[in-house]
Amino acid sequence: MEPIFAQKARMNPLGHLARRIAAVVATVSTLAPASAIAQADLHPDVAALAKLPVVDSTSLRAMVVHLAGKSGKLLARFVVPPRSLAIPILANNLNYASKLIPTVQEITGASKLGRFSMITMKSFREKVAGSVGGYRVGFWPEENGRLRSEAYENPEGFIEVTPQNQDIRVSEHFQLSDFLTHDQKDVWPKYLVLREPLLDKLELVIEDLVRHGVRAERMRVLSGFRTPQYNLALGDESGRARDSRHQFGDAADVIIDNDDNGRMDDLNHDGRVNFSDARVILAAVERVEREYPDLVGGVGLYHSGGPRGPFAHIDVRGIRARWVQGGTRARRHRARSTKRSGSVKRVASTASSKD
Ligand SMILES: [Ca+2]
Ligand SMILES: [Ca+2]
Repeated sequence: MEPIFAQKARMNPLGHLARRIAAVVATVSTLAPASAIAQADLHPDVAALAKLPVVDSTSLRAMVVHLAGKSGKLLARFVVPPRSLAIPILANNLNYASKLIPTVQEITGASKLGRFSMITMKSFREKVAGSVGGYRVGFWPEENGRLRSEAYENPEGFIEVTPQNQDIRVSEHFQLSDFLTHDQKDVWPKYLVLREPLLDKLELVIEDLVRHGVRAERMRVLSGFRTPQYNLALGDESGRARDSRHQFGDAADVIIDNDDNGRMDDLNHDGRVNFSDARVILAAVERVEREYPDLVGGVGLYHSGGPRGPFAHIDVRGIRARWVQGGTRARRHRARSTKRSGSVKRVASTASSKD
């Protein structure tokens, strides 16, 4: 009667969540008639379970709330197809077509902010050579025999993004298309690696900025996921490290752009858009990481004289990293701030630590 989960131990916390939900459901299911008992391969596990009538159970409701993350603002969860998942008794209650992978399934009642989607990914193992379907992605560091730590293992799967589903909201302020690699414009479907902790962190940063009196209705993602192929093409000299977190779906280069002109806003109201405005974002990340240590990661501040202006890289690599890049002005600023406030405590000295 026990559900059998044979997924990688490193799988996102949904593995545990699903197990807990299944335990709740299993408890309820002991009351059902024996004739209803059936074996079935089901996925996505949580999506199916959350749609069951037992959603009224207090425990299960708490689980569904948990889906919204620490920020409470997630509107999607990404799961890999389980290799083997057998849940007794539930088969008759499901209308989910288990062969349909990848897929997007709504979980009713999981969020007050809008439609909540459970997105089943295409497994990483479906990548053939350097492509998923007709979309070229290249090779991850682990595939090239370079594995720095567990955080740099190959992703577990890809979100299939189509012209029809690209607008699906994945959290209050973001949608799938915000994180797509900026290449192969005419190739569909595209494939995306995106991790929920990044969305959670970005939402918490927005919330923190607002709490501290900074207008932050719109955070624009300049660059989210970057396929290894795209990342490689950009080259190290442009600041893109070969082990860039952008390849793992938990990094984003962002600006606050309330006026929607594609350029960082004057966040500190000094009449200029410059590096100091990027530092406003850094301050918010510092506060968020103090409150949520498991969302710790990298922050890079980029001084850019280009059309975008300055921007901030934010990631959830699991260890603290800080760096500053771009322009002598930025470097002078870094030196000053390190000496004075110590707020930029560690500046990466090698390209591999950045991004
Ligand atoms: Ca702007
Ligand atoms: Ca300013």
